[in-house]
Amino acid sequence: MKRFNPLEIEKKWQKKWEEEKPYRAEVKPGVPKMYIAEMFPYPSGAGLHVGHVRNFTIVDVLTRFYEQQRLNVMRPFGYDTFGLPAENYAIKTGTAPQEVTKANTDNFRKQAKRLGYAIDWNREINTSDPEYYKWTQWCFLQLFKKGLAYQKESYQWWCPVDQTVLANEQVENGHCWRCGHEVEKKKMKQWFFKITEYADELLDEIDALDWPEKIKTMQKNWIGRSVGAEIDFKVVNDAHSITVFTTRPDTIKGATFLVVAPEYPDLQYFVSDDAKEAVEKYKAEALKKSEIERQENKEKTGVFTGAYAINPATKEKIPIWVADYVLSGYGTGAIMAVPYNDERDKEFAEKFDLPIVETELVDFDAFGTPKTTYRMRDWLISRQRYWGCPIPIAYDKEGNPHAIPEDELPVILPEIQDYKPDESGRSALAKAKDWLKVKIPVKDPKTGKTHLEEMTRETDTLDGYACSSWYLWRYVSPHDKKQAWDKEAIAYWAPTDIYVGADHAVAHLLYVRFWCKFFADLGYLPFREPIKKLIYHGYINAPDGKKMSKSKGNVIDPLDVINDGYGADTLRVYEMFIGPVELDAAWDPRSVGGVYRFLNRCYNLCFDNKNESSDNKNAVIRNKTIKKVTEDIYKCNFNTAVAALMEYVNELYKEGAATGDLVTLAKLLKPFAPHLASEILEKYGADDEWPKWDEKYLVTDTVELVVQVNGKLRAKISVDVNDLDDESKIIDLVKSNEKIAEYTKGGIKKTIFVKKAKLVNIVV
Ligand code: ANZ
Repeated sequence: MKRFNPLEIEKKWQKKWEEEKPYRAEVKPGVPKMYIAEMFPYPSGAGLHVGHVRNFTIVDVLTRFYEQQRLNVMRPFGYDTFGLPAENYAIKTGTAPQEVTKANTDNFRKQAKRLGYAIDWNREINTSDPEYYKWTQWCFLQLFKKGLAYQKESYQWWCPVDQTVLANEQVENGHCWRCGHEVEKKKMKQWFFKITEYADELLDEIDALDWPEKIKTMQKNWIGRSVGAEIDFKVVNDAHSITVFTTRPDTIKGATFLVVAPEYPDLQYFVSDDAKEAVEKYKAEALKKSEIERQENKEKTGVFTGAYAINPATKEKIPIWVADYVLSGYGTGAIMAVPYNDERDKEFAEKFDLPIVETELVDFDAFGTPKTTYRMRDWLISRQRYWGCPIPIAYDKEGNPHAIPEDELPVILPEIQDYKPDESGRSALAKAKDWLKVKIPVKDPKTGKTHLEEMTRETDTLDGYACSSWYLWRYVSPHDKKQAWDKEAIAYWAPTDIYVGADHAVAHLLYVRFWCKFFADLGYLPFREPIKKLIYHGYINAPDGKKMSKSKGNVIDPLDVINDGYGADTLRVYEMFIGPVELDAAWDPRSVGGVYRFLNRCYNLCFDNKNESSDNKNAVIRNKTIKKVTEDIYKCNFNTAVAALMEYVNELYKEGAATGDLVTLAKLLKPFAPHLASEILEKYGADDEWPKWDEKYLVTDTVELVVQVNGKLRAKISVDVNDLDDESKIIDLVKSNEKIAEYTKGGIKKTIFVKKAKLVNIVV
């Protein structure tokens, strides 16, 4: 008898798939499509880890499942290759990031192929490939032309180790998301995308999405819409007014002082001379704290500015304070403090002995102008890095930004030797002197004539999130030289039907939605939401439940599992069996062995079927299994689908299997273990079309029968609904029940069957 040899089987099928390319996807007008993708990976030098395998295998199970149902499925693949690790490595070793990236993507591709994924390899994209980033630059220019990409001087998070600006989303508890170092605030001119322009739509359309509730809530909180009013308070003996944002304009009579953020821009104009020093000192301290720290419920701090304002409702003179619990980026960066109604203001007033008066509520509309604010900020997109998509902008002598003409894209990253940022914190691009100079056509507004003007290129690059904000549309026509995406292909394939990931709940998933709405407004996309269904899966941890990490030495290398002889099918099935998809799970080597034995049993059953059964003997379990596996995959209950297959195989060992039973097994197994399943289907000369179940085998409607002995509940027995009509059969069933037999040993006087109540009473 032949023995199960997964490595041999897998090699055979992978070679066949490589040659025959069965997973090529093409537009087929009229044929229902299914577009499935994972959040593409950053290909690190360490190669695939078990987390990638969980991610990609979920996508693969769904891809094959729909493919077997004969939908026209597209499952592309790509790499998010710009970013800090390759650049830091270049700074350290002088190796070009282009080179490192090529080696890493080559490795990733090889590993993904070793896992037998049903990928259309013709749709491979790489964000650091000029063929790709040409169009990232094009996207930027569309935003620039519409005023949605703009520059602004502001305080930014700065990581002193990575020497880069970070977006809010990249600061975790005051620390850099990449290197973990504490971040600082630095005032710099930066590029922003005006995502706030779409805040309402981004918020209002969340509810309709087929996304996990958890993610939807996180996005809602992130956008944080707040409806209130802005009210002006005139500063005493000064030309300035302070505009506050409040959600409770009706409490204005209780506003006994004002508080502005330490960064409040007009602060310097109204601070009294006596207070200047203290205010400056306080400001310097506050800038060191993160917003999260400032919002924590610690002891309140603050200083008096020496200035006063007039409360427009009471006409009273109230003091103006500076305190860091007021954030500069929210509302107007100034508040009216109503200690009677607001807890934080109350604490502050108590600490600094400020008046607290009972608030007499006033008409909501009497003061100020209605205003809606959002917690979400505009999206900071520039980075002082070399290894990113160059921003297609150049500056004239006055420092005004000009778009690089679209027909001159891509602005290619020059090859350089020294990747260190320059002393001023600009990227290494600032040192590429030849590259920096560029001639841009400029139209003279008076004469209407165009002349070429020498300008200096932007040395900032785009944060990687820009590259990943549109890749789902590039996949539909990945090698299009004329446009970012093909209109016909986008109309057919997009939006993405199923998107699978484990991270980026807010940032990436909000940015793609924003770009989708923007490009829909420009007429480039015929839909306003890019992702129909989102599957968010848990992480895989080390056997002890701890996060896998190189430093702890507890990383499981998926390739080791495969090469140990288990093969890719075992790894794939194991990772689907590991637990409910949305939960984190701990790696369990014993369970890997168990999955291997299951596949081995499948193999032996199919290739050495000693116990052949008649065709329809297993109809009930077979149809039940088809139904269960099908419904489970729709619900992403992959673990219970695998469990059902295991149960089915056990049953077939017990009862014997007919060819039809085995072909069904192979078909149901294929999304999970495509190599073994293909081998079985080949043996039986069967295709892989997804099987349908026949309801007639599933009418096992049972009801629960309550059995009493002398009026006391003694057992609950489940019986076939149809048997309720047959009293003698019911009584026989009840009597043969072990428990009841025990209670009725002494003999039965009488049995009463109440069909309506599904009750049997036995008198002994
Ligand atoms: C007076 C008042 C009375 C307020 C009251 C609240 C309750 P949300 O819902 O989070 O938007 N606020 C405004 N700008 C702020 C800033 N930059 N930093 C810190 N706090 C700020 O909360 C809006 C409320 O938070 C505003 O309404 C303001 O306090 C405060 F009984 O004004 B309120």
